[in-house]
Parts: sequence; structure tokens; C-alpha cells
Amino acid sequence: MMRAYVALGSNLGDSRQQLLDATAALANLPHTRVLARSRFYRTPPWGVRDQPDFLNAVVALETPLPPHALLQALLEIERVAGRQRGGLRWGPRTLDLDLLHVDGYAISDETLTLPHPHIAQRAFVLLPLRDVAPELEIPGQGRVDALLRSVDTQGCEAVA
Ligand code: PH2
Ligand code: MG
Ligand code: MG
Repeated sequence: MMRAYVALGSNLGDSRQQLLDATAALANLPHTRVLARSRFYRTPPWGVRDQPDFLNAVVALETPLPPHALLQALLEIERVAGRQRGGLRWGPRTLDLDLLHVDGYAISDETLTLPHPHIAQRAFVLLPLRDVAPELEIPGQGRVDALLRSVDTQGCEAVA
């Protein structure tokens, strides 16, 4: 079994329902359990600023799926949720599922980089990640609670 951390984001459609449905879909993956889900955070758009605020969350999973199989499962959940690929980089999306970290794995290939290289810079990832794993050490980046002290969380708020 592996312990995996997945970031969820949405800023199109019914974002709250998208995140709830996505959490249920993750729990329905083969032999997979959702160990914890963060609160939902309303966060200002990062990267491309002229778009609606995002709703972000993080879940911790226990799963037998190895990282690349888990990634494929995340893409399939996005697709079923109506995600249109080929949109603007960092642009608006109905559902985005990003694999942040899998305990014990460091991967860098054409399809997947683990840990996700930009966890340390993103309040919209670190705030919900702290809810589920404050003491988690992201190899090469640092401890989640410590990383959060050096990012700007202005405009981010827990909504549930
Ligand atoms: N996702 C992006 C681009 N910008 N900004 C916020 N606040 N939250 C996101 O999830 C997000 C973003 C691309 O995936
Ligand atoms: Mg993303
Ligand atoms: Mg993504």
C-alpha cells in the first residue's frame, strides 16, 4: 500500500460539488481509502489572474496503485468530470487533480514528477495539505508547516 497526497482544484461550474464528487471517485478506486480530506479553501487564481477564484482541497489516500497508475486514474476522473484538455495553461478548469507526493517515491519522467516540484510556492496547495499532513516532509522542499511560513496566503480562506 502507498500513501499518496492529491490536490483538488476547480474554478468552473459547481466547484464544491466537483470536489465532493472527485473525493468520492478517489475513494472508489480499487482497494483505495481516503484517509483524510482537508477543508475547502477559496483561493485567488495563481498564474493567470484574470479568472474566477478557485476552490482547493487536498486528500490523503491509501492505495495499492503505483504512481503512474494513480496518475492515469486521476486523469480519468478529470475526464469524466467534463474536463476539457488543451485549454490555457493555468487557465480555468472544472476539475484539476494533481498528484503531489507519494511516500517513498521520487520520479522524474515525461509524464510525472514526484514530489510535485512547486508545492513549496503555492499557498493553495500548502494550506489544505497542512490540514491533512502538517508534519509531512516533502523531500527536497521541506516540512509542510514550515513551508507555509514563507508563502503569501493573503486572500485564501477556509470555507468549509
Ligand atoms: N490551478 C492552476 C492555476 N492556478 N490557482 C489557484 N488558486 N488554485 C489552483 O488550483 C490553480 C491556480 C492550474 O492547475
Ligand atoms: Mg494544477
Ligand atoms: Mg493538473
